[in-house]
Parts: sequence; structure tokens; C-alpha cells
Amino acid sequence: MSYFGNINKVKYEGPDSKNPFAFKYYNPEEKINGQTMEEYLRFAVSYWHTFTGEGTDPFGQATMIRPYNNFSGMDLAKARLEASFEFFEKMDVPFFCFHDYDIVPESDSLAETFNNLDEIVPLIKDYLKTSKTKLLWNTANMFSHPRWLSGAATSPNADVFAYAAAKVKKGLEIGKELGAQNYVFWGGREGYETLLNTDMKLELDNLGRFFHMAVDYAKEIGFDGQFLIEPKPKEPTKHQYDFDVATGIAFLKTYGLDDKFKFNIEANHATLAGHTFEHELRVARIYGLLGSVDANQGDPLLGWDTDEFPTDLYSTTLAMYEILKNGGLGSGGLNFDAKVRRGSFDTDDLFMAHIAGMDSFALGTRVAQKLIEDRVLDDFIDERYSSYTTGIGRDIVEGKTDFHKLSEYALKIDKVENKNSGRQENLKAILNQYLINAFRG
Ligand code: XLS
Ligand code: NI
Ligand code: NI
Repeated sequence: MSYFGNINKVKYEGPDSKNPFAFKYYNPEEKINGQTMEEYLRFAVSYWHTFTGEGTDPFGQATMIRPYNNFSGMDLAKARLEASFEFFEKMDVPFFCFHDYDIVPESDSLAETFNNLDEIVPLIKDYLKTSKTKLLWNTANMFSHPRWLSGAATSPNADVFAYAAAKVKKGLEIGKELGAQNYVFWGGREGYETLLNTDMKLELDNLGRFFHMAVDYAKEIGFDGQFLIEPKPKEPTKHQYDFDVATGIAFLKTYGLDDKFKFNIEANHATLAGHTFEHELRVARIYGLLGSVDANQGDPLLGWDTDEFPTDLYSTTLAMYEILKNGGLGSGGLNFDAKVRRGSFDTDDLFMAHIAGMDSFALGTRVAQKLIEDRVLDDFIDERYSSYTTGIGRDIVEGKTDFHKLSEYALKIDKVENKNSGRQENLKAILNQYLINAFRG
């Protein structure tokens, strides 16, 4: 059966196309750094927002009109699955991602839920055999059910810890079965509300223990996907332990996990942490820990994770700048952890939203690539830091000096001069110029 019968396969038609169901900038076959855009950008559809999300918000009921709305239970799960692969094919995306409870309904009984998973996973495997779309990552939902109210691996209740372990164990088995390229941990409730009732040290130690057990089990069953932590500062928990990339790095190093994990960086989580998206990407990149990306954007007027489809070209350009400088995303990808607005309730919106996001990243890629080719920022930055390439600066960088020598040197300086202007207004104007020129083709 067809769920999106009115839509044909979405194709690249170029910047002059007025077809709402065509790519204007994303040309999957166009080469970038020797790879096609498809291979480089590795777009993924997130199952939860696109197929499970119903448009509810804390004040209102579901709004989304979906062709499988008349099903329920496992029939709904199967209908969604069928629809999802039709969608992937029509959008021509190479990847998708899911939580365990996106693909089957969550039951109170763990055994029953596992049975449901055992029923759906072979069906997914069958689709994967004939589809070009692969599994970028899977994860466990350990935040929706009431049992997770005080966390999963950081719950004060040891039974909850055990339950979480069972779910991740199953998730790794599913990841292996379906050839997942990564496994994600997003700790939505791994944090605390008040220190008055919290043993922070025990919770963090338990989280470290939990991750070690996951690493051990993956090794045991031969799951070789990349482990990813997805930092977020808050929401739903007031203070989340993996606040941002820097906090995550401190945690991984403290618990001896930094060679086992990388980061899945979400744009809207970065801004919630008071950072830009590109800041989080940069921190991960310079330490070799940039794993994958949840591509979305927040709303500067709203203080929560609005998960909008990315359309801000400054942001996609600066993000792609980091990703290109990283040499791509390796086994990661650009996952649209993004949802259509509550008012965008029909299925056409699902296609248009993904097209908007993919085009925005494709355009950002072209601009970023040109900025890198022309060495616009590199040359400027080299010049700005040139004092570290000769004389005392070179000695500092090469470790050939100490406080005695530096003090001696400093006492001889007549007056420290500010040599290189930061020129940020000019650099922003150049960025504008590159963006506009990219539109010219
Ligand atoms: C929520 C997170 C979540 C993760 C996967 O804010 O972004 O959707 O990506 O659990
Ligand atoms: Ni996310
Ligand atoms: Ni999020």
C-alpha cells in the first residue's frame, strides 16, 4: 500500500525550480572533497518526530493528519514502518534513526516489550535488505515512562538501573542485528532537580559504571558501532549531567571512557547551553570527538528545545565549516532531530520540511567549502596568531620557555602593542558576501 501516493521521488532540480517537492541545492550526486554530497552529508530521518510525533504540546492534543492514524498497537507500528520506508525512498535519504519505543508500543512489562521488538526487528531487517536507507543509530527511550522519573542509570532506585541495563542490552543487540553505525545515549532524565535529595557522586559513578557495562557488552556481542553521547543542559531535567560537550569530555576522561565515546551534537541543545551550534562542534572537533549531529534549530524567542527544521543559513554554513574541517562525520551523519510545527499538520509538510533542511545544509556546505578553499578565515587567523610563529611566541608553543624567561622578556618590553585588529564586522560582511555569491551559483 502507498501512504504518500501524491508524491513522487524527490529529485534535484536546481536553484530556479519552483517545485516544492524538489531539491534546489542538495544534489546527492555532486562531489564535495572527492565524495558525493549524499556520502558526505549522510542525512538521516528521525523516526520519532516524523512518524511517531503527533503534534501534541503541553497544552494541546494531537494535530497531525497521518495516513496510518486509524491503526493502533502493533498494527500501527507495522503501518508506520511501511510508511517510513516509502518516505525514505521518496526523500532519497541514506539513513534513519529510532528509539526502541518509536518502533513498538511501550508496555508495562519488559518481557512483552521485548516480544514486540522481536516481532518488528526482522521486518525492519527485511526492508533494509532492499532499501538503500540504512540505520545511522538507535537508542533507548529511558525518559517517557514514569519509572524513569528520577533518571535511568542515575536513578536512586537500583531496580531502575537494572531495567535500563536490560533495555540498552537489547538495544545493542538490535543495533547489531540491523547494522547500526552508532549507538546513542541521550540522558534526558540523567541529572537532578535539587541537591537536597541527591547523591551526585553516586549518580555520576553509576553512570560511569553503566557506560562501561555497555562498552563491555558491545564487545562481547561484536557490535562495532560508535558510541555517542548527546549532551543537553536541561529539559526535561533541570540540571542534566551531560550539560555540554566540555562537561561531557570531563565526565568521559574522569571515568576512562574517552576512547570509547564521541559526541552527537544537537544544534538546539547547544543554544540551550548558552553556546552556538558551531561552538559545540568546534569543542568536539578539536579533541577528535565529533561523532554525529542532530541537525535542527531553536527559536531565539523561546527557551526550550523547539527542534525546528534547520533553515538558518548562517548556522548551517558555520556548522558545515566545522564538519568539513573535521574531514566529514565518519560513521556519523546529519540526523534531522526536527519536527514540523503543530500547524504544519499534513504529510506534504513532512516532505517540504526535510527538503528545506537538506537544501539548507547543502547550501551551507557549498559556502563553507568555498570559505575553506579561499582560506578566508584561515589566512586571517594565521595572521592574527602570527606572534606565536617566531621569537618568544614560538618558544612558548615549542615548550622552550618558563616563567623566569618570560618574566625577563616581559620586563624588557617597552609597551605592549595591540597589533592585529579582530575585524569581526569585516569578517561578517565577507561571510554575507560568500552567502550571496553562493546563491548566484
Ligand atoms: C531530546 C533529544 C532526543 C535524542 C534522542 O531533546 O534530542 O530526541 O536525540 O533520544
Ligand atoms: Ni537529539
Ligand atoms: Ni533535543
